[in-house]
Amino acid sequence: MREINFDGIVGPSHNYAGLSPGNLAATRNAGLVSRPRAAALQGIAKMRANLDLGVVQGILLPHPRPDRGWLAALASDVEAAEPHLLAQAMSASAMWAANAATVSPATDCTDGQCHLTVANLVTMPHRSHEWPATLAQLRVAFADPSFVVHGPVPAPFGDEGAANHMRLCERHGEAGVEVFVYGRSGGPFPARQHRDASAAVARRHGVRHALFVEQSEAAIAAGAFHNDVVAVANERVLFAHEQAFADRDGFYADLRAALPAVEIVEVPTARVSLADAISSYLFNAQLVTLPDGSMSLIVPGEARETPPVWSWLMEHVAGNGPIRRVEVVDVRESMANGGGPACLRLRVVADPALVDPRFLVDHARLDRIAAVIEAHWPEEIAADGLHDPALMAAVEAARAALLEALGLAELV
Ligand code: SUG
Repeated sequence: MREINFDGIVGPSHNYAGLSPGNLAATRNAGLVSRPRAAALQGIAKMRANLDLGVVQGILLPHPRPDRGWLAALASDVEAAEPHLLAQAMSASAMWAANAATVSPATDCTDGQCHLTVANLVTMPHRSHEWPATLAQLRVAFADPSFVVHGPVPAPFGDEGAANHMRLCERHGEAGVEVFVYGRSGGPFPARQHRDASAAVARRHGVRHALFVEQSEAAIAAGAFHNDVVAVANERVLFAHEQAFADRDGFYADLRAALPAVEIVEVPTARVSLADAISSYLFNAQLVTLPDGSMSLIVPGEARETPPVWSWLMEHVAGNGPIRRVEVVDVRESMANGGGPACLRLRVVADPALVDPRFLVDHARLDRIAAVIEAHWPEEIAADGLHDPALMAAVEAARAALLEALGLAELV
């Protein structure tokens, strides 16, 4: 059993349409010119860095964009679509694979199988039509009978997948406690994960040990539209901001009771404000176990550029804390839409030999993907240029070329 990180490949329609209220980066950067090719290559570089750390790396693929079927269901032609609907149909938001599904490894589930539930993402229109194409991929990647792939929890119970789910255990491959974080209220912003959705996922997976924890209103109101913007867990370590949870003391006590070995690394507000934590994406980091058993934190460049954040990190690494190394990656194009290193990946603890190998990558396979990106991904997209038929055709051709190169043309 290994932890596999499946990164969403940044799609050729990556753009800044400002579609996610409550996601401050996305709304602030609405209208900017995006750089899909550079964005996708930043993602490839991140995967290469992870491979070099000894992480097992997988991929999830861009979805068909524009989503013609979805527009047709809204009785709209692509050519005549209203701008807000076209932007929703063109979004490359499937790149944020942490929102693809919730995953409960076999060791956590009563039936001894690994369960995945595709996220319905119903709170945001541009994300609500992702799940069919995600489900199609999950069914291919995890076709082995040791996996159970579930359809979405029904609307209106919003489910945002692994971005609101943490798993703590002594070692990957051992039984763990699964923490489902939901929101009740977010000040002016929507709480995207409903408690009923979390409970439904835990029940259908047969999770033996689940905790349901409310995200703090202050965190959502400050721009933490997902829990993974203010907390991340890996094996026995929970790394979180002091203001991440509504009832922090109650949650920590329950967690200590469930997993006495837990190490809670909390960053106090007095050292790093919620605002700095959210703009730097300190917690939207990949906390990974290296082959020698130690842990490394993979942070975006913005964390190094935020002095209180960087000085906290350097102090922690110099001290005796569980995070022994910090790696910095450049995912600026994704960050400008509120997606950091952790948003871009879905974690699955399983035997890699049981996953369809077309969804796993090494450097040679990444070379092949990068070549397709270099040849086909648009260099720039202006947010008001999404209506251009030539752009749509280029985006469709780019995805087709990638599927072909990966032997996954069956996904159409
Ligand atoms: O859902 N951004 C995504 C970012 C998702 C980040 N994921 C995690 N935290 N795990 C979102 O808000 C912006 C798209 C736009 O505005 O065009 C967007 O959808």
